[in-house]
Amino acid sequence: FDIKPVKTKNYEGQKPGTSGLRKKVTVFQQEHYTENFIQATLDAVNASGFTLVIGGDGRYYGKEVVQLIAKIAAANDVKKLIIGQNGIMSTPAASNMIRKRKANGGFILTASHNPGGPKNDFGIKYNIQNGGPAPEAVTNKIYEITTKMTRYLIADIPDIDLSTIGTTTIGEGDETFTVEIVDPVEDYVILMKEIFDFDMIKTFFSKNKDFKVLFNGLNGVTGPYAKRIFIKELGLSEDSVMNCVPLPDFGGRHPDPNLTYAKDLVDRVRNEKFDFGAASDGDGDRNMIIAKDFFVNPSDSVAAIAANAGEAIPYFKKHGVTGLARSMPTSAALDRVADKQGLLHFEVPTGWKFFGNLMDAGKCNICGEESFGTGSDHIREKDGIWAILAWLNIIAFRNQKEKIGIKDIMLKHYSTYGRNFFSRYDYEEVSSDSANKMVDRLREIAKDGSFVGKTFEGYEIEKIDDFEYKDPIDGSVSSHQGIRIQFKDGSRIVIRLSGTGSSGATIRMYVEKYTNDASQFEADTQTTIKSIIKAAVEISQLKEFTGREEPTVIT
Ligand code: VG1
Ligand code: CO
Repeated sequence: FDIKPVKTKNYEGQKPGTSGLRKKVTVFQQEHYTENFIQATLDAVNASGFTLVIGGDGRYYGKEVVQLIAKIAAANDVKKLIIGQNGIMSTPAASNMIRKRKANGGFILTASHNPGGPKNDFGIKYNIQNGGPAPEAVTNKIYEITTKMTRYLIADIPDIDLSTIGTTTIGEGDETFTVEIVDPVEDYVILMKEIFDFDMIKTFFSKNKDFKVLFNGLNGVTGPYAKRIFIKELGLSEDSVMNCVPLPDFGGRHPDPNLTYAKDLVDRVRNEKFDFGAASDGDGDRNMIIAKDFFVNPSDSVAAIAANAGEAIPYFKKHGVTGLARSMPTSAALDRVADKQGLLHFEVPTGWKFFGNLMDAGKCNICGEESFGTGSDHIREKDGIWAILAWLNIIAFRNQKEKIGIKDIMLKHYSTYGRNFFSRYDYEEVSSDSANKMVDRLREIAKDGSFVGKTFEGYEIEKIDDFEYKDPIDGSVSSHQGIRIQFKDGSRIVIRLSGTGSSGATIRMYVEKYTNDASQFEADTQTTIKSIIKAAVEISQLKEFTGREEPTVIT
């Protein structure tokens, strides 16, 4: 086939953030913009001879970009693409596919939990051979190349039929290019069946018909996975799932599983008294777990899964658990489990890419982020359906001996480990300038130590720093990962700027307070942390810098 060089010009700002390049669809639609980024990525990883997986959450503009990747990949001597049917494959399923098929890497076309549609967001993320998001060394290289673009290569091949499963080879001799369209669900289901005790969960459901389950796909990519697993494999009724058809604009909603954006689930779970409610995000890597009488904070969720996994989940019974890891702003609930069980534990910067090396080195098996991300070393992405199945497996296991639900499991957990109250306040679409100024000032304070010993709302500051991470495996250093304000009593504030937004800045303020006083375990989180939030607003001078009185979202 013919390969044609196309002259192009540089675009500013093609710097992948916490999780890939995310911009408005209209930005990606600019002439050569998307082509540049694809070419830069292929150059950065030296993709000649590669087999690549293409996944995506089904959002608007995804199919067009699959066609562009195919043409540019063919022109750059990529040998094979493995593509989810109709361009759809969840982030965790794509991670699994890369590993299972021993591909060299893959593109995932998603902006995750950001809204979709012609006026909203699109995203491109590159994952490496271990199935995980490209580390900073790679994303920095991609960015550097985008600043020096002169041309990209494109092959003159027909559009790929994304709807039909099967393999097609184009070209002859040394110049062949093969495209395989695969069922995006099948291999993922096989993996889940290897990890969890499906028979035990199924038996639990059939013996406890009164145990009511509701899953909300938020019109994202997990719909087909959820229907197959919860209904077909585990025998739940059809009405146990809602919003399970992937839509290019997610039905106009924000596909983010939290108390704000999954309110329809939260209301139904509380009003109709579901024992188990769950949701996942646009690309299927996040999860929320909630019951009629209890909301499981994500920082607690990973801790509870870790505490129970070795006993209840076949995969961990077999492989054992060596270490746990969490992102820095995530509460220390997981550390307490590691301490008590004598496991390694790690604190990494925000973003799943930082867990990959630890998992590859066998140092971490279960990890999580406060942002509704939970996962394990079965793949190299966080995994929404996995987390939901982990909870169901633990519940089924515990119920062999006693009738026990989500709330009982969490209260038992607190009585063993104590409770880390945790909440995150997001201030979205703040002007970048004022957000940066606010953080710069905090960095100064962290450096000069002038706030140490000062008291705000009764909390005395013990330490302030700007988190820097040195990867224990490859020694790479990531600086400026967030301001940490540690108080004498163990409470903590973290302030950082989001790296996934597509316009303006989002300030994230995370607060945490620990108690081992059993009379407080069922206290309301917002009441418990109220004065620390006040202290955080005072210390950061958030109102003065941004003019904001209230956060946009509280999780
Ligand atoms: C956010 C979360 C982070 C998560 C990232 C990607 O990043 O805080 O924990 O890993 O989103 O999640 P930031 O930089 O905006 O805080 V996903 O499901 O959007 O790929
Ligand atoms: Co996501």
